[in-house]
Amino acid sequence: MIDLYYWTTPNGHKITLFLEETGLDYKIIPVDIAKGEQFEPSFLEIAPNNRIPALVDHSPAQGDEPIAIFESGAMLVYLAEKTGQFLSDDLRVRHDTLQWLFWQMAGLGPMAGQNHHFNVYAPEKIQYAIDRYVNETGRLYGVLNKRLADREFIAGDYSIADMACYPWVVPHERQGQNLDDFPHLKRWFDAIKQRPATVRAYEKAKEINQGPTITTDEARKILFGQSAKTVR
Ligand SMILES: N[C@@H](CCC(=O)N[C@@H](CS)C(=O)NCC(=O)O)C(=O)O
Repeated sequence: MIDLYYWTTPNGHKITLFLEETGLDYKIIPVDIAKGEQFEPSFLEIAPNNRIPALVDHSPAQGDEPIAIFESGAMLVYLAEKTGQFLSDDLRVRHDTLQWLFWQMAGLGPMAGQNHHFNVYAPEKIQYAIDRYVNETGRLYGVLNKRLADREFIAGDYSIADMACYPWVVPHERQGQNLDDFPHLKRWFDAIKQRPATVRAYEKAKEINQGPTITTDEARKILFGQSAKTVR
């Protein structure tokens, strides 16, 4: 049994996409980040960066002690190795998958995240910041679109690289992107959207939380008022 510490955000969805594909036995432990539940000491022990997602695997492949993992990219690699699925054993395909996974973790995720921040949440609309992140998100969409021009999925068969990228393309409208400008990306997006596991993963999210996460000043303070003092 895997405990998944989760909230209904793109990084959370990456892991439910994987778990729903494989049918691994898991339990969702909601961590409402708008209420500050990511600062609970028991959660910080598992995820010292006070961010979801995180997991605890109670029956790891080695040893009797449960294993805890945070960072969605590390979690996807862990789960792929545990199950032998969605990360090829072939050296070239494996590292192709990993480089695109790292690309998502270091590029698409953080840039689209800043895009959401300045485009949607920031109390002041700073045009320079909005343009910077909308343009950079567009550039990254362009890179992915080009990559998908001559292949069905990002690296070999459907993999953890696709699962990492897909949830960050779901909010394309709020990122100021039009999928019609990226036809190969759009074809890939529509194909993943229709996978039964994807449908189940997003249905699960609705059972936990239906509305947007950040709706109150209190939530904004919790999420956007963090500094070094927060971790002391
Ligand atoms: N690089 C991390 C990012 C995780 C992340 O930013 N999680 C957000 C939700 S998508 C969060 O938990 N935010 C809580 C907070 O900012 O306190 C990962 O991929 O796991």
